[in-house]
Amino acid sequence: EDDGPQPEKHCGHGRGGMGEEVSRKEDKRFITGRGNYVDDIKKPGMLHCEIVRSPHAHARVKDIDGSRAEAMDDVVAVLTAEDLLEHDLATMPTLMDDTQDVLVNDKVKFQSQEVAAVIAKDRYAAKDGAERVEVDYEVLDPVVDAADALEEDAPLIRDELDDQEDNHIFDWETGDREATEAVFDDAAVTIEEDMEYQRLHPAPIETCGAVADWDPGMDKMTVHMTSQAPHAHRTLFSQVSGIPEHKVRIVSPDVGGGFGNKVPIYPGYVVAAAASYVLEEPVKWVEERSENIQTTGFARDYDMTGELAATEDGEITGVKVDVLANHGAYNAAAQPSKFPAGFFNIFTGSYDIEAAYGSLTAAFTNTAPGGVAYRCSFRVTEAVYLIERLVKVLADELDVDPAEIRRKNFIPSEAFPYESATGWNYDSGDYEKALDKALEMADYDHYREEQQRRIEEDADKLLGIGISSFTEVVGAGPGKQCDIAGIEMFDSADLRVNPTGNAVLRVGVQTQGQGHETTFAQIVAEELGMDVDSITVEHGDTDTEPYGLGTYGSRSTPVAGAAAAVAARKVRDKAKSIAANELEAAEEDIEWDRESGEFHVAGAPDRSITITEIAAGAYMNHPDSEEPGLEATNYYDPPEMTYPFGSYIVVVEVDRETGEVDFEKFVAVDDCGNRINPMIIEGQIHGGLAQGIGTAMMEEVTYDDNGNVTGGDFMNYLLPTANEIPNFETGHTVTPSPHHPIGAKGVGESPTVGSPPAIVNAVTDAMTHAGVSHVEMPMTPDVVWEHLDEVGLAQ
Ligand code: PCD
Repeated sequence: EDDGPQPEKHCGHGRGGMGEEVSRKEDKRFITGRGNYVDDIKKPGMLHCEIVRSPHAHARVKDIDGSRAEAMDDVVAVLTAEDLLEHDLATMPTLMDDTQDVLVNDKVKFQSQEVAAVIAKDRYAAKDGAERVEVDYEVLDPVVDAADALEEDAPLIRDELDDQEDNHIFDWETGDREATEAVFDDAAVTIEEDMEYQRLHPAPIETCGAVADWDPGMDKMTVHMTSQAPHAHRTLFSQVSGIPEHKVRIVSPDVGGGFGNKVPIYPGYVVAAAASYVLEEPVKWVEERSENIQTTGFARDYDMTGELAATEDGEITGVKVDVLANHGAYNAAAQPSKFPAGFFNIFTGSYDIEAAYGSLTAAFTNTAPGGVAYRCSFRVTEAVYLIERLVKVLADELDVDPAEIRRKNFIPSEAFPYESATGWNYDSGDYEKALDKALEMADYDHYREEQQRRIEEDADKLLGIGISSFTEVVGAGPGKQCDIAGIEMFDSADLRVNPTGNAVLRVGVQTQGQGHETTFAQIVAEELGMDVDSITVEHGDTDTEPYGLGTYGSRSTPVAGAAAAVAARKVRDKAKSIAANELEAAEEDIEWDRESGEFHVAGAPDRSITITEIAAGAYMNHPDSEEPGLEATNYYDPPEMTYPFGSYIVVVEVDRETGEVDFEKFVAVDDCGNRINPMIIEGQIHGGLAQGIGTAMMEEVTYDDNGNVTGGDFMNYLLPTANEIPNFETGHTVTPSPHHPIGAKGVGESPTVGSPPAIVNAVTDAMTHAGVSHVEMPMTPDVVWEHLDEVGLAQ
């Protein structure tokens, strides 16, 4: 009866519904210093936890002596694996069903791993105590590189596992090998490129932490923690501790950035909870920066070899990829259970490719565990990088314009819904439109001419133009495909309208900064004709919110956003019956008008009633046919993922003397279907592009041969600042998702996913004429200069 809003049609009816640039409700508390982050939480009698970490990457723990720490006045306890064993808490399951030590029992497997914990009356005493814990290590040879780890003589990292004879974790494959080989055999042209997606860290400004509070009077454990998935974490906490789920309360208060880092459970959370249980006092644990980078979930670390097969005139017929994945010391990647390589198999990208095949091997190394989805729907970032780099290499090989080769191979807009060679069902897209818009915004032809002119004039600064026309897959996900630890990846919303006409919406997801308290209220405002200011969005508390799977993989809009719209429509349906009662008309004759937000009698627009009047009726004069009250709940199992896309164009200047790269122009055209809040979307794009620049130009977690983390703090892990960020020019097209109730797709991750290949394509493009086909990330000046030097362009 109602297909929901159509593209851009409902902007600006003035109540803060779809498409309006409503100011962020949460910003009042953030910019006035009234946010409530985990480290702001203080409880009477609260103790502090500091973790003793291993300086070695691979070592047997022979003895731990905590007596000097315990003798200190303000130190309350020193905990080791032995203490945790007593309560059956010495190990915890990872999201990929591996078993990780909470505190090291026997052997350290990566530098800075958790060995013991000191609980003290204040943070300083805890830190002093930790320095006095003496650990006797027998140092073993480490292996940090995935290829080395798979050599026959490599040290065995997981010797506690009975069936583990080497460092191999799993093999995975996708697509049709034979069909792909056949296409490659027949191909007129093939290209191949090795490329590494270096190890990154999400590095949110707020590190991870928890305040655990065991209440022996209520037999209840309350944990305030930096969690992107409070309900899933409650279920896991309950399973690990044996405390029944209804006696565990997880609260995720304000979160200072998550970016996938706060999806897994880390030992620190469990230690804080165990300490609170044993000591019967609240216990706070908050990481320092280097602890966060060195021990919590890293991202990427894929070593890829990609190949394309094509006809002479550039029609891509096949894609092949082989990956070596470094998973660190435990298999603690954050992926849906059935996808060990996440959504990497979407590597056919935006192109209509006949045959595809991918294989991957994952290895343990003596490095921190991870493989989290850092601003990325699982492994889609690696997949997009692969295909967008390969397309550029093919364009150069055939000497055709990279924009033209994309246009030639795009899945045509009339082919949607489209099934890819690796089995993904794309909902909608118009790739050419987005590319054309980006080309125009970027003044592409002008820069191509300018590039040529500089080559001819042997200019000091070369110009490079890079394109990325990416497709994302977000909104995990349909229960039949996606689960985490067995729980289907639906999400939920619960909407209650009060007698005075305002409402509370409770959702299963929460915000880590991206503005749900505003945008989810906009969805309800749109669907009920209420004013956005009269809707409060609550999230992040498992005692009050309906069950949901959490915020990551740009899933909130596609899944919980859909649940909010459906819950609001259920309320609207009931509202009709109340309206009929109030207006003394038959229910079938009641119509809802999206523009005015009012209900009226068909053919008599004057006989109308607002949702506020209906709310009063629901509590004060409810019809006999209905229960009193006005509320609805929806658990939404999405029928499919959504597929946002875009085209980014980057123009860089490369200095032949220093290897420095300057951004001349940075254009980002995104399509996320119907847009809830264009201002928030623009902010999302800016933030994600900044992270893409960090990825392409600066960031990497590095290790030396002894397993020391050499890129484990902000002196060495370089985040971009305002200095490194150019002016972004953003644009959009609107191709609604046909299956989403409000036609929206996710958008938060698109810029981080789409921009690194555009940037690398641009820098490479500046040197293509001299024969450079690839530059590895991060493209620091020395890396770029080496390439310039190799092909005789350096000055
Ligand atoms: N939107 C709109 N419209 C549309 C879409 C969307 O408006 N169409 C908006 C919403 O509402 C939100 C945003 O936008 O607010 C986003 O969304 P999405 O895409 O759906 O997503 P979500 O789920 O919500 O979120 C998540 C994301 C992610 S994932 C990440 S990384 C990042 C992003 O988000 N993170 C962050 N963003 C952000 N921001 C901030 N501030 N902070 C943070 O932390 Mo992962 O997986 O986790 O890695």
